[in-house]
Amino acid sequence: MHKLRAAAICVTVMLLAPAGALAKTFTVAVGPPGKVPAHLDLSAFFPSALTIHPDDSVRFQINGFHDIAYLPPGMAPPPLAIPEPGSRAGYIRDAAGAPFWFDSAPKLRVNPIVAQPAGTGLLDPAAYANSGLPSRSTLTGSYVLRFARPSTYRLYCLVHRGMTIVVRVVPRSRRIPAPARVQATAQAQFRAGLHLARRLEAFRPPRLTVLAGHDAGPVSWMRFFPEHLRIRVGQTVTFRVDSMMEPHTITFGPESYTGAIERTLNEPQPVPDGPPAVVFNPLGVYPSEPPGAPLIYTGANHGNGFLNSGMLDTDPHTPNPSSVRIRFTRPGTYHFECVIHPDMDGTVTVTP
Ligand SMILES: [Cu+2]
Repeated sequence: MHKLRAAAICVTVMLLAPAGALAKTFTVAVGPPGKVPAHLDLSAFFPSALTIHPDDSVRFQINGFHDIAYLPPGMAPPPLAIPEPGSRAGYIRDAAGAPFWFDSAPKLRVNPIVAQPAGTGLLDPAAYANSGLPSRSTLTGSYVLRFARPSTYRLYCLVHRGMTIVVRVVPRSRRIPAPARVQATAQAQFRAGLHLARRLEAFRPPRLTVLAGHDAGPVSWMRFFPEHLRIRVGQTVTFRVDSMMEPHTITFGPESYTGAIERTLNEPQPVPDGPPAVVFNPLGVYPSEPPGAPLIYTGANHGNGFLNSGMLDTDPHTPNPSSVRIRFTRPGTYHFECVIHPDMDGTVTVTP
């Protein structure tokens, strides 16, 4: 009896030991693997391609508002923001006491399929897996995924369209770069991203145009180009989002008012029998004026100078426009900001 059990243990150890001894862990940065200048983000996996052996693991080090998801064949990337069924944005009054047009529109929330973790930590090619989103306060986290079967796997960040990594799992008989070599590749990719960012930052937009971001590849500038614009009274300015990955808003109004919207942009709200729902502040994500209405800025809109484009992006899968045109009819210097990204601010000075 004892002999039998000992033999069984011995066989088990022999089956597991070789894989266990050889299995390696590779580190991938999700977001920049080092310090970046103010107002810059690099939305990419570093490295963006990786070759590993069966039973190797990848440790994803999250740095920013990212997740890591595997979509089984046939599954489309789920959207980040979805309407909350049966909800109403409702009963928000502006500074003059009037309701906003979106009173009866549904609240928008962060899609729980994107926000919540899914899967076991061992990649199943037939099943959805997700790290879940990092906490909004730290924006860091780590996620370890083990790959058992040789194949080519593409993983996505569901927040940033186009942000993907390809993991090739090849048989043990094939040689692959060691983890240290992979880190060197990641750093080279990082330096190339910083270099591209510097080139993009030198950009000057056309007349009477403000770009929110000026982006390419993994580079996302979280600033306006230009940050300060001077125009004549009666002129119209085009505010345009240039990013493939980042939505922005153009939000005019006193900083105390727009800052409060930014701080409460996505707030967890309790849900009975479930994790909290992350609901977007309608004042931030909806345009302040009904869709299609001309935007005319007087400095006194809605009683306190509030005028919001709502979410602007270039994603064809969202209903959001990518630009707005605003006509300025009164002299003054007006502050605006993006309520999604901290410290993304600008001014328009209107001269007589
Ligand atoms: Cu922004």
